[in-house]
Amino acid sequence: SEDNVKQLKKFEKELRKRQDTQKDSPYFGDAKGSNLLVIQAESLNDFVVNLKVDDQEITPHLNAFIKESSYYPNTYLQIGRGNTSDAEFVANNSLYPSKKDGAYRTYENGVFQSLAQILKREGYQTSAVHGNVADFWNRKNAYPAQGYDVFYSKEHPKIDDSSQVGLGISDSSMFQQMLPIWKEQDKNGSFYSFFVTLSNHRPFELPAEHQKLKLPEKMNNTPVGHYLQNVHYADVAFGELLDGLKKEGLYDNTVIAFYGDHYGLIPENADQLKAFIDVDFTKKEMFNIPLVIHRPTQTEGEVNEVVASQMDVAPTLTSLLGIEQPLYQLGYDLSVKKEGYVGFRHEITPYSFFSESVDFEMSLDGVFENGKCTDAKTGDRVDPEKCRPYYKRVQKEVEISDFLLQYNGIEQLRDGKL
Ligand code: GP9
Repeated sequence: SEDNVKQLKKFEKELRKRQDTQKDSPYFGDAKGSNLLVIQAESLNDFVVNLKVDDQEITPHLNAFIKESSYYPNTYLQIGRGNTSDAEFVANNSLYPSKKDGAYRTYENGVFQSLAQILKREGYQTSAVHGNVADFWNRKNAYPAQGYDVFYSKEHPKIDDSSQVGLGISDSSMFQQMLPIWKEQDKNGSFYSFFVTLSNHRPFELPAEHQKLKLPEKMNNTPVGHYLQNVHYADVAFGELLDGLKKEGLYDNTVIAFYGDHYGLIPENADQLKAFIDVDFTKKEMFNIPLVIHRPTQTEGEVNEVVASQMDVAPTLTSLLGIEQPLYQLGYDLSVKKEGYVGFRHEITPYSFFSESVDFEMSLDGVFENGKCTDAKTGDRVDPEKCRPYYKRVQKEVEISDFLLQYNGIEQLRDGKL
């Protein structure tokens, strides 16, 4: 409607500010021309990072990778009903997911400004990798518009699907199969590959031979025990990948981004998480995922505490590659994001958010004043007015994201029709 278009134009000023902040980034263009490998880690929560149980690190390889990368410990998921597929969509497009159903189902076709589309224009070879059937979450139909030239699924002729663990081909096998493909692509220019892991999937019950942690007796055959074993198994595969990239000479010319797609355990496991590993599994902890980005020039680790979102992944990465953020991406380049926040597009409690200072949960009646505004550090109830500015911004963002997606706004903007 005309109203929507007006809103969109009004918001352009705010979006331009986001674009402009990129230019202050000390890392803008730092990795120009490098390959990009993005690994979306299935069911990975942040609380496992640097966690030790009986002196064993749960994620030793991720922990080591963090020591030579930028780590964003306050990153939160933004999925809707499309779980894994929404995380993919949000991180690659820097827009909110759809209100109902998965983003790949609702927005299968159309014009997108996804990472793969942007990088294709820069001459990159693009691919997506996922060790299950190609039409899971409607990926097969949605990926072409997302810009992936090739989709290495279980059905791709180059992929050997004999090593199955849990929901699909083991991460370890997929990583090893992709290394020679990436090596070949590297010879022909730069590549962007988006890899969706799978081995750490609910119900997390790995075959005994893959359970390598020696956990205390009480954790055996419990959801928490299973989860830790499975996270550890997936971490070993990630370690093998890093070794492989180093051996193939790809580690030094590839930006590597790694983040969790969504929570693994669920609220009913909260008591056990507290009792076994002293984790308070609040909603905030449940939504907290790790995000780690490694630049080829980077030798030292850096921890950036800014409140980050999955929507920030794309602009942060294009910035490193020296590519200006498209106007209609709603995230921020994290190296310059200030007053961090993450907005949610829940169907039932939309416009809720976490921020540096206050958190907000929309009430079920959808009335702002009835929502819960709390201090971000203490969790104590505070005056809702403290939440209003962020709330308004998130509301605007969600409306604009919906409008762009529902009316193929990016195509219209491109064609000068708006
Ligand atoms: C299945 C995989 C997991 O294709 O992506 O999806 P999830 O069940 O986590 O949404």
